[in-house]
Amino acid sequence: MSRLIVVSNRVGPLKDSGKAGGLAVALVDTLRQTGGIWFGWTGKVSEEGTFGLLHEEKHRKVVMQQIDITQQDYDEFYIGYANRTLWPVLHYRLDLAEFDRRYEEGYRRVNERFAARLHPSIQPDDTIWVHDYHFFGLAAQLRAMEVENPIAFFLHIPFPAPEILAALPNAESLVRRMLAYDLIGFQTERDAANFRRFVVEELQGEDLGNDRVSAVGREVIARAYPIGIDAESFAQFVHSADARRHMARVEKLLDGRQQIIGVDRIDYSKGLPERFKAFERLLEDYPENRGQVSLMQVAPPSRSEVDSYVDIRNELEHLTGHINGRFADLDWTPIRFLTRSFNRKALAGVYRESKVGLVTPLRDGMNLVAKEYVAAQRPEDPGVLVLSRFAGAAERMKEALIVNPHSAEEVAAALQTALTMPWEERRERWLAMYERICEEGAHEWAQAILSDLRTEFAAYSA
Ligand code: GDG
Repeated sequence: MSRLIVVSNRVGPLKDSGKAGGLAVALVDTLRQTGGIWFGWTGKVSEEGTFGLLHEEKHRKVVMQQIDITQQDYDEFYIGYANRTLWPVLHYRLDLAEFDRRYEEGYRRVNERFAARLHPSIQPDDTIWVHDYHFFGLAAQLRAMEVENPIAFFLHIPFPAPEILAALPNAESLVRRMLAYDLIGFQTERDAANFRRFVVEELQGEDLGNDRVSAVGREVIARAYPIGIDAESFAQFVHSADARRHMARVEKLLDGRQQIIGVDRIDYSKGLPERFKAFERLLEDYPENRGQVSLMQVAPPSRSEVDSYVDIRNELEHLTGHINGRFADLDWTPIRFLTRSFNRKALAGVYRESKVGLVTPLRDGMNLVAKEYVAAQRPEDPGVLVLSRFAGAAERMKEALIVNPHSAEEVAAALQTALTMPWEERRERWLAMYERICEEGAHEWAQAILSDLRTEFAAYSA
């Protein structure tokens, strides 16, 4: 098997410290099988930036290579184009998107510099796999440097309908550059179909069937590869000391009452204000839950340099105060809003002690929290997942209670159904989802993409 090079904005960790997310573990395992390089940004800013030192760390057959970026790159490429322009547009939020030519130029510049720094490490037989919206243009830059290796891309976030993406200045040029990849993976069938439709409608391309499109003299596969988690390992977390300690604390806190759990980075795509309002609606419409059911929202802050992220946090603090002020009692607080992070084992314990998992993004590529919640349940007494129809996860988790997150009434009614669901139904729904997430794990996901890329490339170069 040929050596693998993975490129993503942030890298590693190479050693499983227990803190690594499922994605990092799956990628390191895949890299270990073939040997290879994981290339990305250090997360640091320096004056030399992409021209500076290549930081290298080796662990077994895997080399981690990272470079800095400059302050200007950070402002224009990372905070600017990636997080102020692409993230909102790809999550259907044109109202929050900022279009600035300097951001776009910064994005091109950093993609070009990353390609130039990676180029000397590429050997003729390597397979290259690039991740996410920071690097739409990387393959095009590598092709310009005469790299002919097979290159795959995976988009972790949604690919919107062409009607939305067309609002992005120079969207055609961005998608045209994406055609330099050989295979483009998406979270859902819908995202892949949106991409193919963009190529046909906006680039006058051709739909060749079997998930293939062609345009501007290139042919690519654009196919859905829904990302998974290592469900068995996550399920094992609940037996760890950390999980057990947290379970005991939650159990003591609840004292026989029930808890709904939400876990999300603070991000406007996650539908958090709508979620808090739906919980308020539950207390209004089904008053028997007052004093009996609480919402715990774990919400690590992210991207606080971007105004819309500060705004959403302020709004959530305000809503928490309002709802708690309205309904709290001496011995019961309706919402616990924790703007901090927990390690993954502790999270597993908190999921397990929660009767309902509430995952209500307005748009989400996949949403791994939905899968982790299911993995952490007690087989003999599982909780219920309430899941937004706009999370990619909803495409393959039909046994959840699927809701429209914009409708407070609908979410409140689903919460009430979840809280009162009979054991047989809970167990049946949970088992169907658990078996599927075990089959469709993180390793299977990585293998499917790489094996399609290699098969395709072998056929193409034969
Ligand atoms: C993007 C896409 C797609 C959460 N709180 C803590 C913590 N987490 C972990 C969760 C989960 C991960 O972070 C979040 O993953 P999500 O999938 O829910 O969302 P994004 O961060 O937006 O990820 C998404 C994903 O990429 C993968 O392709 O599913 O759609 O937006 O694993 O458990 N981890 C720790 N402490 C916390 O407090 N350690």
